[in-house]
Amino acid sequence: MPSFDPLSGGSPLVSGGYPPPFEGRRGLTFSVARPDEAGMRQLSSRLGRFSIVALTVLVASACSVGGRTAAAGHRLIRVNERDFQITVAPTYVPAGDVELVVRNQGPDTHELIIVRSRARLPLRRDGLTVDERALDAVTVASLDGAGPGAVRRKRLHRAPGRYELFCNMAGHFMAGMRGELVVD
Ligand SMILES: [Cu+2]
Repeated sequence: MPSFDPLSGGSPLVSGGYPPPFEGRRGLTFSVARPDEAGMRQLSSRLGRFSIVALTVLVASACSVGGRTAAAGHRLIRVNERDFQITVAPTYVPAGDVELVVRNQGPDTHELIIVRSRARLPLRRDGLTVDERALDAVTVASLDGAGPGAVRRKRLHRAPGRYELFCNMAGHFMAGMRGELVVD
């Protein structure tokens, strides 16, 4: 063991007084570390089980909410807008009546336009905004700009297909304000 530490060869202090306590400390470290590691493994597996249980509960409650909404005649789709993204939940719904709840989380004003999505939405000459006129035939809803904190509801009857939701305030679409909804 002394050869392990290059310093221990020359120094009388290290070779004389320190090696025994050093080994002792190493022994102590090992004997303490093992139960700790085992405890950590146990704890993390417990946490793992807990998060699986929590996830199951979340999924179960989300399903029951969806079930109640479907029973009421239309499905709720939550659309959250913020600088600069759009989140849609759920992103997949069966065909039929849906109600969009569009929440602007700010800090900017945002609008929402929903079109049957294409591979790529056409841009205006400015290169920053979507050419809405070119999308007239496939536009299913259009909500004007609303300020931060605004919550708007929109009922729609959706046919199967892929839909793209976007904000067309200058630059917002290009900055990432787009979302997708699949109706099957
Ligand atoms: Cu926007």
